[in-house]
Amino acid sequence: MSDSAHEPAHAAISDFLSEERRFPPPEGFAEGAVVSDRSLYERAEADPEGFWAEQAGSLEWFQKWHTVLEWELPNARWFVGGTLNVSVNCLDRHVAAGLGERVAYYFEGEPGDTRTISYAELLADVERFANVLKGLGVRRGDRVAIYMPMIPELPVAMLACTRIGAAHSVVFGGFSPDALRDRINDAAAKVLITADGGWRRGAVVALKENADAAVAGAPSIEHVVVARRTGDADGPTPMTEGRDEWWDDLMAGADPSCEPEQMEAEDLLYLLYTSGTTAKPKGIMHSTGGYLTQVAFTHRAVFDVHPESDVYWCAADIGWVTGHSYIVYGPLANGTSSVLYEGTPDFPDKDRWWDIIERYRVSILYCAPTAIRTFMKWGAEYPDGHDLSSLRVLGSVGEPINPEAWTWYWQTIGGGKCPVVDTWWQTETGAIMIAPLPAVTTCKPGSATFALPGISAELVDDAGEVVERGGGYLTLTRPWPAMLRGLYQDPERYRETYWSRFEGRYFAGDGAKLDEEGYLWLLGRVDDVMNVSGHRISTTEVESSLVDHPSVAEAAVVGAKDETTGQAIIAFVTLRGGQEHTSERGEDLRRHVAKLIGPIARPKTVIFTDELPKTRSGKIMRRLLKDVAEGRDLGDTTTLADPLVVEEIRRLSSQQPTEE
Ligand code: 7RM
Repeated sequence: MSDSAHEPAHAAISDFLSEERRFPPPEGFAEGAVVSDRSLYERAEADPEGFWAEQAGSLEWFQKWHTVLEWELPNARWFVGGTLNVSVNCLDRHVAAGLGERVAYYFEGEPGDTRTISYAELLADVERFANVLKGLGVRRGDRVAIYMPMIPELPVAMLACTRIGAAHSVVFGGFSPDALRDRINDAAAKVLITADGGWRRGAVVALKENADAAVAGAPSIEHVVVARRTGDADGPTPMTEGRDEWWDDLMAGADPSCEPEQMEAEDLLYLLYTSGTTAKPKGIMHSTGGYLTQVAFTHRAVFDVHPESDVYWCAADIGWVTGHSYIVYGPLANGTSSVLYEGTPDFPDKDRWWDIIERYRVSILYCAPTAIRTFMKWGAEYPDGHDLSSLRVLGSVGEPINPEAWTWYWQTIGGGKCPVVDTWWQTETGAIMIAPLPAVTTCKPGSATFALPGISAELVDDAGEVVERGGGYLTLTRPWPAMLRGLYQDPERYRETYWSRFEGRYFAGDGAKLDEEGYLWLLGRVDDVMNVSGHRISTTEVESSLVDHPSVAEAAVVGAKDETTGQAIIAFVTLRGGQEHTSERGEDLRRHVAKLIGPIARPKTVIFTDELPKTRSGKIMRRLLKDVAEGRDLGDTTTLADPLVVEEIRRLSSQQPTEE
């Protein structure tokens, strides 16, 4: 990625910054903050291993480690010789410290049912369910598959696995039977934990039927445990005699206490499958001691968590890594009270989120830019009328957040008084890597700012030379405690995918840019970079300049094959409520991009659509839009949240005159 490639886009960001849009931590915010001290960066830089050892020291260990790090690229071993148990760190030690009555989860079901679960209750459930698993033949080192809706039984199942030293593999409840089957088979899981169904926009998702279809092709499964959620709302649940058991029946007969296994720091904690460039999903392996150390530290530091008073809500799904690290392990390790919400933001009404924040007095909100842009699209009616004054810190994750959405989040949701932390990380990194510290870092809207203490990120060019200013490939130069330990049963693919492109470096697959002051700006996956007449233009920056226009709620940009320019920029745009899809509007938007970035970035075509195709975790599927723009058959659409959206876009784009 050459510097000149980014010149036009770079100018856009400088323009933006020249408006002096900088956001220092609000006055008085640092008072009593968990991390209020810049010296953390310096201490960590001077002695990264010492820094991480200090963080590991805030966990409870049966046996202390003798070596902080053994590093033989690409294999890291952290806290070697140390033994611990994750459920003990997330539960027992808080109860032992007298915090058993503290709320672990405020559960809010989609239909409006609620349950409050204290740390003592969560521990009791986890111990019982750990015994259930043992009774079903699960042993230390085995794998357990979990396919559940966002109900309290899901973290219970995960924590019960950690108690007995089994690795879990959570498969997102929106995945198909085939996707579930492939993941079970890759891990050779012994037991599958699921539910009769899940609620989604008032309808039942037939989880058990999907599970049955998957298990029909998954010979390793000996037992299926079924939690009750939707009951007979959707007809009776099929149960296979001798294989399937109801959660409640097993719990009723289980021993209430379960000794925790003393696990090695490097033992496998869980597998989480993520799609790569090939059809076969990658089984990302996470460890026990290093992973828990970094998720606990980052959760505390990045969100400035005060567990005794905060109500924290990460609105992701536990089926993704964000939920693993920042709904389950990080918050529980820190003794935090969290909201656990089963449903979507628009059910039964478009103010569901703001209602939840108001009722639970949520003080920390962590969500994805796609949610924020959706709210912007819904317009000024929401969140009007709700008291959001309890909010203190706002987080963003999953995609680059454009400056417009950042500013709207800061102003409209945070009332201009909450630091916004944009957090860059990956399933593979396990924990947040690049983010501001809310009591310390002056933010620039749209920038994830700097690598966290203990983390070293650098940009490099095509030749692997370090880039000090401008665009490059994002790499990590040192091992970190929560890093993936490999791809399940595929060490070669692990080395090849992450550690071979640039010598001695982990290559994240993202492009980024460093501005004059050393702030990092994420530009999306490098495969999202367009090439128009030899100019490399980032989809993110064109999208960002489109969303900068007051009429635009959300935009997705792709480079489609073009005979003259190599690629042509096609923009799919969702307008804010009340705006009309006219060709003048399209012209206006093309002009706006040309003004902000330069004529080279002017979209050839603007296609208006009410929705964009997104994965179920909220990432825009640009590949599908590219297929549409190039008139190709759509490839794999299994991860789409709503397949009808692409059909609609296909219809719209076939009607669209191409503007020259
Ligand atoms: C946590 C998560 C990882 C990919 C990553 C990026 C993109 C995530 C940000 C971001 C810009 C961010 N894990 N990404 N966070 N891009 N700014 N703050 O999303 O494995 O599902 O995805 O997501 O491209 O490589 S993930």
